[in-house]
Amino acid sequence: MSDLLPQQELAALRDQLHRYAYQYYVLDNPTIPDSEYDRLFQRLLTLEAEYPELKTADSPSMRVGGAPLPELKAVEHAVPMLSLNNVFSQTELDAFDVRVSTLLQKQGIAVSTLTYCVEPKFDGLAVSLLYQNGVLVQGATRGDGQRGEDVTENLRTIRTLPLRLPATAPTLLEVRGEVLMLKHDFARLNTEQLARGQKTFINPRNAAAGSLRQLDSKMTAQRRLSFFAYGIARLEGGTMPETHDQALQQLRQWGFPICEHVQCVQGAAGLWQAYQQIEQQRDSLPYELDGVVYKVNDFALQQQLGFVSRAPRFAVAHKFPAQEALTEVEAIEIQVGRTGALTPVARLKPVFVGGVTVTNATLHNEDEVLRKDVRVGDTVIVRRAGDVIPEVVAVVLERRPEAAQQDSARFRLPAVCPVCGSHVVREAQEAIARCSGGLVCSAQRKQALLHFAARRAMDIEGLGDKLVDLLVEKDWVRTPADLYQLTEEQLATLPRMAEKSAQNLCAAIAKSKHTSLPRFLFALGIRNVGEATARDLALHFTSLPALQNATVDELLQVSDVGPIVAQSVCDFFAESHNREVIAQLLTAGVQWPDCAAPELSASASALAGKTVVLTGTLTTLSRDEAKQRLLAMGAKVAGSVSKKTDYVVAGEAAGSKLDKAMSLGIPVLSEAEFLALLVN
Ligand code: D41
Repeated sequence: MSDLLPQQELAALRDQLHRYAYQYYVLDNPTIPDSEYDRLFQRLLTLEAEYPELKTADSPSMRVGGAPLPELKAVEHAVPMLSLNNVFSQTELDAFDVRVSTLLQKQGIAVSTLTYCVEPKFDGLAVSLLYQNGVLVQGATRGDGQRGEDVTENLRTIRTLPLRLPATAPTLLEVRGEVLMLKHDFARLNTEQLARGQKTFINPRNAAAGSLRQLDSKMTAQRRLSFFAYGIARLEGGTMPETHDQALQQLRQWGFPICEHVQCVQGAAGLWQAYQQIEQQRDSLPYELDGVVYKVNDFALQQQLGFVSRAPRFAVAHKFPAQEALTEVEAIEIQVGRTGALTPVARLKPVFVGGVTVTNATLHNEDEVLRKDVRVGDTVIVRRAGDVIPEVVAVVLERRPEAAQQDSARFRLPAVCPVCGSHVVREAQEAIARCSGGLVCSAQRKQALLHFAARRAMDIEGLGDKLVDLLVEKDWVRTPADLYQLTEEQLATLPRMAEKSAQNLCAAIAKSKHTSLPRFLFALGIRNVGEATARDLALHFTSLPALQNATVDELLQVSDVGPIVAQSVCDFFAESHNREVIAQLLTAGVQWPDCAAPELSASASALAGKTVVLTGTLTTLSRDEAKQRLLAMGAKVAGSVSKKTDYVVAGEAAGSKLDKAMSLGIPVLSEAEFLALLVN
């Protein structure tokens, strides 16, 4: 490039960098390595530093931000930025469709079923972008719809927002769209803010707003904002498309990011279906939505319909139930979990949020309460997104009542367990404080029993919350083993327990005696041992005595078992009390088929009694599943190939074990051949 004039080289660099950035950020499809992009970008910066007069408004170097501004200037919108009216129900949606159709009919336009465009409604900030001769010259916030703020410098830092358009674009183009922060960029920002000891943001919308209205665009550049275009406000020197969906297609061709979930539908029924579909996807989308927007697709019809005050008649927002609401903290209580973990929980004045009435919200742990400084009497923002446990996001400090303002009103974790009075301990480096009472603590006992009886553990049907409370309070049940000593007569004396229910419960308890080793291990409630780990341990050790006597080193041999889990398992079995309870359970008749011994039915199969080695990647089932199936058929599964190996199952990219099998002349099964043996 050295024989080019600086302005020619700069123009070429700008072209290349725009193209690559579009491929990378908008299409998610990079065509050159990052290092090459960085090299070109550095060259651009060097040249621009050398020839500042050659720097242009559309230079990709604008993405890093410029000098801070003294203030944000006001911008008059040539075309006002309208607001949207809302509907909140299917009835209101139907009314919108009827209103639109009737209005058009009155104007002599025959419409049977209207075509609408449905798009997600981003929970961000509306902005307007002005392009002259294909170059972004001004960007503004919505403000009051008539006047907004000039945030051009900040908008230029958004990677997906085009700084210049292809030569085919009109000479003047004003685009409307939404600036937002993706959920994962928001989470990352808050993690960083926390690490720097700076204030965290309440939600992605606030983070986006704070970032866009910065005076220092270098700050905005670090904040990873996103942009989606949803409309054209002005167009000169080109042809305006005829429908909204065509306009979006056109914008996409000019390089603007357009939401992929836009669809055209017919009539009110189509709108309702699209609404439900997008609402279902809501939690799995990378951005936050607060509803969907319905727009009459045909621009000519839009024009006919016009506006009422500041909102169009041709469009409406259908809001989702809010995921955040304000309410008051009536108390902060401490819940004691199965492992003694103390969780502060805010008892709230009932509030409808995320589609349900919420009365409690988790405060996670002591540090979280102190960081958010939640106090009894505070007005707080509660959030319930999807099926996630409701949480307190932040306190509205301005509304803190006087009584809560004293320093003494600050939350303090009790020094003793509120249930059993044992000392509370919090190990260094741990966020979680625990009750040291163990099974002396009735709260831990209750939780341990509920866990033991859970569907995926011992599966004792009918042993729920209330019953466990009673059994523990009456001191009939201290450990899971005591469950197997309960009698029908005894149970029938409990309040609200009919004879039949007592029978059913006894039967369910008796039935649970026949279980499997993985379920049993999971049911024990060993710290850090979930369902998957319990299964891995069972498959590896194949018997309870083998596992009980395993050392940390032996435990570390199990796939997916690390030092923390290994230590938890060791600690659990080292506790004499735990061994005692296990012995009692076995005496009571809890049993399972031996994992290592072949089932009678399987012994006839081709693999029974054979030693099999699995290698490479299997595609139809996981390595563990394959192993489990083999064990169930009475095969032994070994980790390495030797003369004693009967078969090697080779998945994709099998390596040295396959080589060794070949050299020893051991039969090798493909995945398909292996599957055939499994099903026969
Ligand atoms: O996603 C959005 N937040 C969104 C906002 C959208 N998809 N479409 C919109 N369309 C309009 C009209 C129909 C008036 C052009 C809007 C908005 N307006 C809007 N955003 C903020 C105020 C109005």
